[in-house]
Amino acid sequence: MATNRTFTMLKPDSLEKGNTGAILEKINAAGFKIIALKQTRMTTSDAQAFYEVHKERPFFGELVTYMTRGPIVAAILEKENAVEDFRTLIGATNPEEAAEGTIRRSFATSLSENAVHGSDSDENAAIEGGFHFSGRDIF
Ligand code: 3AN
Repeated sequence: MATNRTFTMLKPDSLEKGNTGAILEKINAAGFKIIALKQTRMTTSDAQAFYEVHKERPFFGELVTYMTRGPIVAAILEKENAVEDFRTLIGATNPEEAAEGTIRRSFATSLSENAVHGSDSDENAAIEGGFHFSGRDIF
């Protein structure tokens, strides 16, 4: 059964370009409630652990370098059907394939620097949210 929470990160390229406010506004406008929020920076070991599932992929090193090169904004979002609806809102992994009006279409640079993360399952949303937040940070 679908839960009502997902996890997102605004990635370093979004913060470098000053897009934090604009992206959070789109998230709000789409009906997601922000129940946890922080600006933080991942260490290399954080990023390696977070993206463990991709460790055999050829882009893993590039992904870890990108995700650690500057601060990110991490958030837990609440909405009915959150995981699926948020994946729709952000659009395809490759911004060139992302639908018009999606966050990646509007703000991403490339396949590797694609502005935002969105959990791909309820199980991963819980794991990823727990990676960045403790229960007392969630309201
Ligand atoms: P998504 O973020 O849409 O779930 P994943 O989980 O397949 O996509 O990939 C995680 C991250 O790895 C992407 N957000 C992107 O930054 C990076 N990535 C994915 N595929 C590639 C690729 N072919 N080349 C470079 N980076 C990639």
